[in-house]
Amino acid sequence: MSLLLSRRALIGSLAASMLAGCDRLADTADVREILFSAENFHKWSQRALGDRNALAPEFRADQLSPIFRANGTHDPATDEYRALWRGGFADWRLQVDGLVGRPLSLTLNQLRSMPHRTQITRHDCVEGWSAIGQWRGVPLATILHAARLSDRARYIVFHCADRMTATRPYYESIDLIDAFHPQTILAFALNDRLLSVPNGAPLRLRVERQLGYKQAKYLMRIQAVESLGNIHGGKGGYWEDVAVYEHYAGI
Ligand SMILES: Nc1nc2c(c(=O)[nH]1)N[C@H]1C(S)=C(S)[C@@H](COP(=O)(O)O)O[C@H]1N2
Ligand SMILES: [Mo]
Repeated sequence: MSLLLSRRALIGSLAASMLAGCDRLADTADVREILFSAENFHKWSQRALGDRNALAPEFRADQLSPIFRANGTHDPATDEYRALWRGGFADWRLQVDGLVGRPLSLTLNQLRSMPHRTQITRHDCVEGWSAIGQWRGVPLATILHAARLSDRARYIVFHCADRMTATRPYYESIDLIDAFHPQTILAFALNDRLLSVPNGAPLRLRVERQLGYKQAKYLMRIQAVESLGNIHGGKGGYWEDVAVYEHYAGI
């Protein structure tokens, strides 16, 4: 939380210096009031930094849902996925590529030996159900640092093993605020057990400030991009492309 407080303090002083600069540049009171009023700047900065960086609520172990139901794909069932599953995912690799200085190809064991985060959070599906589960995984930030994310990158795209139709795989994407959020992890365990196939084995995204459909299961590849326009339907995710779901699905 101290990070948040110091960021707020920083934004406060930025606002003050912008207001001072504004006095010199545009002296009319109405311009100053409309564009740079301390109140509006405060609202804007809260929205841009404060709200987006706030933590999602975490719960106690006695609040866990007895079962964490599966939704969407319960088994990708492609020949490729079936072969990976039969081999205990020993041959599975997470590709990390796109706008990175050092593309990575990570095994499940490599991911499991990296520093973890464990969090008990509530999953909210737009279809009207929720479940509380304990997730364990590697912070996405750790992976992006290891891959030397380019400063041109604006979004992280998650490519999944399952196909929704013959031509459309499941995929999702998030911006860099969510990508570097401390609760954004690549999870390999749910409720102290390795992920089951229905819940996204061997690896899924948990981006806890977002709705259920952003929590991409069956991860195969992470791609850093400048724009989402050239990725599949161009709206940042399977559901965003085919339906009216928002790209930013904050809760
Ligand atoms: N690859 C993939 N990820 C997915 C989906 C899917 O069908 N395929 N469904 C999404 C939806 S709508 C929800 S609510 C959650 C469900 O996660 P669960 O099956 O672990 O409950 O996964 C999300 N991620
Ligand atoms: Mo969902």
